[in-house]
Amino acid sequence: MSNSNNLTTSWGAPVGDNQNSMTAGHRGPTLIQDVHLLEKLAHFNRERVPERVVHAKGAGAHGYFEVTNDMSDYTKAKVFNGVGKRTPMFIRFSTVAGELGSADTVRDPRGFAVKFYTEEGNYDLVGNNTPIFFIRDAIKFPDFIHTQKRDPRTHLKNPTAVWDFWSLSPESLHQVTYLMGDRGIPATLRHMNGYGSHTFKWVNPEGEAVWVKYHFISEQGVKNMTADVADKLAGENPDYHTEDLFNAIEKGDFPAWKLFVQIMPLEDANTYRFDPFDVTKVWSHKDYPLVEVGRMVLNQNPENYFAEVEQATFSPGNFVPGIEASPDKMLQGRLFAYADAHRYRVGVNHNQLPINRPRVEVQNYQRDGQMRFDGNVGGSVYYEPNSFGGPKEGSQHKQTAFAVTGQADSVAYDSDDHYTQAGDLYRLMSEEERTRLVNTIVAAMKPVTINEIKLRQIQHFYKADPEYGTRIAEGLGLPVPQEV
Ligand code: HDE
Repeated sequence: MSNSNNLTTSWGAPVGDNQNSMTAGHRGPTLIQDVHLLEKLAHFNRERVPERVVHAKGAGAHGYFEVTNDMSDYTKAKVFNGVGKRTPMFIRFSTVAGELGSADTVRDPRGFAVKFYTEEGNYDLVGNNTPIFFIRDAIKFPDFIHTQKRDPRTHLKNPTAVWDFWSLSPESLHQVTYLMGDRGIPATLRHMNGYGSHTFKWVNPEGEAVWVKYHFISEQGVKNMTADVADKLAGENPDYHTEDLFNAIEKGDFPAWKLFVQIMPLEDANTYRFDPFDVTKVWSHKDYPLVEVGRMVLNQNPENYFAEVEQATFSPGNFVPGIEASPDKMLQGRLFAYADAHRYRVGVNHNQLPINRPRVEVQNYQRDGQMRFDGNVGGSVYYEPNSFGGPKEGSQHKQTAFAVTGQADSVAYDSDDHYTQAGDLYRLMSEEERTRLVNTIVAAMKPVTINEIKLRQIQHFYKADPEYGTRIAEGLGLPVPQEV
């Protein structure tokens, strides 16, 4: 830190006048040689990096994860080994569809993106506050998000597009029911659970693997916000969730979550009644109960929002030894998409930024690229293999081999049962919850301009549960489907 209090340019030269542009004579034209003015205006034009194409509005916090139940029988990942083991982490919560300046209290899933700065590199678990998702193949994601964003002609949200897509993609029914239910608007970011959503593979030191699903259970409990309060807050304080999280941590009311996993033996995937890699489905807790892993505590606010939250980059592909991908087609697509998004949005060297930089030595032969500000590994050997003792791979860190069968082809999942779990969710609800669900869906579908879309969607609700479909049809003043 300089000992003077001189205002300087970005090249460090002291600034003479920050109030008046330099002009030719008292009232003359401004001089191009006022380079301080030029730089100030030019930098200002470039202050924004592209917002995230989804999950643009978010809030972040630092904290730690502590193991409360050793998982080394199932995974060699050091972050989950040894009771008491603490790993620093950073989380970013977010909404999905809205732009950077949109309201926090919209009905929308919430991003729940966790970066563990482990001693084996960063492990990113980039989930949502819902255990499932609307679709189950990455190839449909851009289309789905187009319907969640603004109509290309009116630049307005378009309910007809939203329900047209959902009614033609019945795999969305389970998540639609979840979204339109009470958990669609969390009371705060502290009062919601988080999920990895996908199935992942854990591998122990002996190379034995299991499938897992992650559950972050809020110690604050789950509390939701009614639509009328949410609508009011969206106008009065669109940053309500952001403010609540910041203030809670600022005053030492540190939010915490217990992390659990469901564990499925590898071979069960061949026979389980639902495809365990279909992210529109859950695994019954009766079949695979929650096993406690540890506790995540958020205890420090970012010092600078842009540096730590806007520039944070998470990728489901940031695995560490002992944690690997499953064949879930949504997860597979994400393994490409996130790092690609970061290279575009933040830059090819985004992992060198303080918020993203691993807490371990990064040793590889990647060089150069824009904003390579870490010294570019000096004059060290810059290729591999080499005879100069450069870093080498270790076969013990290879991803575990696994058998594959069948032909290369574009194929759908085997099962089209999109109704059992959506119906189970409906039947789990109390009468009050069902009434709120029905009212929310009816209000959301009313503006749809094409009756055929509404009738098609009502068929799906009806197949999930005849009462569900009947109540929506009656709410919309449309005929109840005949027995389907
Ligand atoms: Fe994302 N998602 N996503 N997503 N997602 C992004 O990455 C994508 C999906 C999630 O706080 C993007 O940096 C594809 C499921 C979170 O920075 C992008 C598919 C789940 C965040 C992207 C999905 C998520 C993102 C946007 C279908 C829950 C915010 C900019 C295969 C399990 C992370 C960016 C943060 C962000 C792609 C579906 C959660 C475009 C292709 C399912 C929490 O890369």
